[in-house]
Amino acid sequence: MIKGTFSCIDAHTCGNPVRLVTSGHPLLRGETMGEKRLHFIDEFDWIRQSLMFEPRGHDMMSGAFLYPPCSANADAAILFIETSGCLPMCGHGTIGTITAALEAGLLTAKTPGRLVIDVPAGQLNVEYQQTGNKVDWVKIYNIASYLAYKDIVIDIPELGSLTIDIAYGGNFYAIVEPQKNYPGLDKWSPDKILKFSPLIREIASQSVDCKHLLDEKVSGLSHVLWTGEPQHAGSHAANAVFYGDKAIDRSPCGTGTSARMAQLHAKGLLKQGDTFVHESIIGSQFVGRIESITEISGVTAIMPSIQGWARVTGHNQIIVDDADPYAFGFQL
Ligand code: PYC
Repeated sequence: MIKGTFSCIDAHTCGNPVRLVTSGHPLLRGETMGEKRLHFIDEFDWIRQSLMFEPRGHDMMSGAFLYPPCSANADAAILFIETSGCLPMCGHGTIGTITAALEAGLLTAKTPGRLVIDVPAGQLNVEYQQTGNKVDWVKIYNIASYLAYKDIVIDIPELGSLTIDIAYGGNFYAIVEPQKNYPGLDKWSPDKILKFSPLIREIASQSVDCKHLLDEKVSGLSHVLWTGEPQHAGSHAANAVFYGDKAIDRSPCGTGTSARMAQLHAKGLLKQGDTFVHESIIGSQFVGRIESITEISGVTAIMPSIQGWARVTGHNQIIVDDADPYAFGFQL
């Protein structure tokens, strides 16, 4: 029996995939995208698994559904899906979703060049530039981002001791900077990122409790961000973000860049108004900026923006037929 048919626009943001699902949306309960996300996770996770996992997706697959806005001032709402679950916020996912939706005529801004988008982590102001039908770039004004823990020492089997910081930029990130047992990204292979990141996430999670300062339902250390020297003109720093079980972000990672700017701000290395060009493992770049400074629950936080671009790669109609033994996907 056919369980679902989903029309999708496939795109990538600076190299990382975004599958925008344009039909087959489940009806979700809740007043906010946070509540709708929980309903989706409870009842409709099979859709995410079918569309993200092999054989219809792959380790890096990431996507989104566009929903009507939850707030009176918003133009639309986004629910993020990816191999690891439903992220509260995804920067590359937002840039890809806005680009694909505008180009397909699925989204119309009340004020051209500006959008307000509800996401599970809160609300985003967005700016974009469109030339003809093509969206040149999208800039997201992300939610408040902050350094949650600093100088956590963990012992990683076969690697040794590492000192890491943990910052929030829409998701919680363990940030690993060059040090005795980590020479930096240019001297570190993707295999090592895939081998050590799950251990860092697991061991760091035993030492600290990552809960959002205002909403304890937003919790858990989910991502590991490895830093390094930039390799490309114009970049201030390089990074590789590990997520899910086996994914390394091909984009510079929007929530990761926000978390990294919050960490650098807390350490006095970036200030309000500074621009921070962050490059990914494939050399693609996001332009980050510290727009303003705020405080949440007595903790200094930054209000970051992230600018990047996306390109549509194809249109796809995906069928989920439960007669297929791999209808709901698999992961190795
Ligand atoms: O861009 O925020 C991001 C992101 C999260 C996971 C992969 N990309």
